[in-house]
Amino acid sequence: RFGTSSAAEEIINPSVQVSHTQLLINGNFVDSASGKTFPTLDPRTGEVIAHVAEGDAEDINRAVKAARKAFDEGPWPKMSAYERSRVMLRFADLVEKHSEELASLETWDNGKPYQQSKTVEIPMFARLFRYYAGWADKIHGLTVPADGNYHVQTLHEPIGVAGQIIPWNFPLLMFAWKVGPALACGNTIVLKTAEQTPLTAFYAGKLLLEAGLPPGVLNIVSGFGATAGAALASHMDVDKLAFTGSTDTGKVVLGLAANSNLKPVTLELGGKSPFIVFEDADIDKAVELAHFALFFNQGQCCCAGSRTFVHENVYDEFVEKSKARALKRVVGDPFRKGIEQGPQIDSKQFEKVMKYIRSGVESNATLECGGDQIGDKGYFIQPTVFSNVKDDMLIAQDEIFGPVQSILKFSDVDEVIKRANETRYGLAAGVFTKSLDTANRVSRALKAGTVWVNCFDVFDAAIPFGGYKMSGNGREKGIYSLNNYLQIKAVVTALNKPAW
Ligand code: TXE
Repeated sequence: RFGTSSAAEEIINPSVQVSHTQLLINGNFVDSASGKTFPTLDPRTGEVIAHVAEGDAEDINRAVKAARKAFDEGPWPKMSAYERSRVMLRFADLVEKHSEELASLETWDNGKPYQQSKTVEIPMFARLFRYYAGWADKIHGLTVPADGNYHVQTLHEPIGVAGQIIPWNFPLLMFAWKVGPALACGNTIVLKTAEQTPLTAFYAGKLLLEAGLPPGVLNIVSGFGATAGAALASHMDVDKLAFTGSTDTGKVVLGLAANSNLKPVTLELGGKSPFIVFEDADIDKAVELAHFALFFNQGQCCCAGSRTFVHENVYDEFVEKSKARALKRVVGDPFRKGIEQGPQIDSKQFEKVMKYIRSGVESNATLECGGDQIGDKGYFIQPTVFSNVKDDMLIAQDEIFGPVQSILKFSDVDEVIKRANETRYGLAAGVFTKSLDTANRVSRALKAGTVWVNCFDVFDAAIPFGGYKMSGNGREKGIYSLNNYLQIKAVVTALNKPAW
């Protein structure tokens, strides 16, 4: 029996209407060229929330044309950086004003707990836009001390039309990670949302227009990957592509970009992040954070701590406590108060997670708790814990993307470093120890884009995020993300006479 709480009985009952279901092209909400729509579903029930315009290659063409015109003719890239930053700041204020509607739509479309949407993700969304608004008027080049009689400067120019393809696990935050820096640098954008979660991006697009974003600067196309997504990745007039999603699709879009106009591509892909608990760690805290690292957002995080390595001397205690914590996890309707876990996003992801649970059982990992669907409606899965997991089991190698914790045993530091790095991924890692030496040694040895020491999932707007190996390339958030959206031009001017 999984956790319940009396507070979880209380329904938050936010009222929100789906007001925007059409594509946003050139400042107008319009039907798709084909007139086709597709349903977006409520993960609690599998029922239709709304029918949304189904964009395809022709709509991507229309959107790219609008973005091109807005880039070439302005005003956005030519506007003062201060004015651009003010539009973004006004947008962040509007997001806060409409936080209930945005949070409700996000939960309805995605299934994540409403309290998480409202108190974590919407504030973070606004924060990211304020952070990048702050950069808009601080992007500048260098004067370069080159040999010879030349004045050399670098100009940091916007790259042009940015194509952005985002997934469904954090629809608004992925929007902010991509749209925020691209706007700050003066680019125009065509954003392709995930087919599972198209709703909040449209709402945010409407608020950006209200904040004063000129038409054509941000165009939003809802639709499927193989049609709209592929058309965007292979478009000859798109100057840059940013993608977040699976490693397999990342390879596809990289190929499409290479085979069209060689647009630069940043990729944020899957992960199988180690969470390493040393013998000297505060075990209760490590149990709680390992639980959070895996189960947060229904386990649907690219950086989920999905291989929990625990030192042999504290292993049994850790497993016992992790099981007890998972059994207490409150699962249910994400619109209820006190709910920690909602449904998985859709039937495809649900089936994928269940397949991995079966694989864990078949490969003789010990199923400590969970393993089943909850109820018979929607996509709820019991918080599941496996112990005695071995490195060569599928559940220790593949990205499950669901509420399934795998606990592995280790004996010493060198061994765990080696095993933690023996994966095709390299997105994130957690290290739990009281020893500064161990923390420093292990964080330097791990091949991962982020190492959290005695914490996990700390996502400040200023902290860069991205992967080693097949977890992708490039960094998002922080100052590093600006580079993805800038062209560097060297201007070399001959001087008549040496200055001195
Ligand atoms: O991903 P896809 P899916 C992982 C996670 C999950 C698995 C599959 O393991 O179980 O991927 O999820 C668009 N050209 N992650 O199928 O296909 C698609 O429309 C261009 C990790 O949802 O990668 C959507 O907008 N675009 C991840 C986006 O790519 C294409 C988050 C992601 O979809 C396309 C999500 C194509 N040919 C899933 N095919 C993370 N890194 O956080 C699809 N798309």
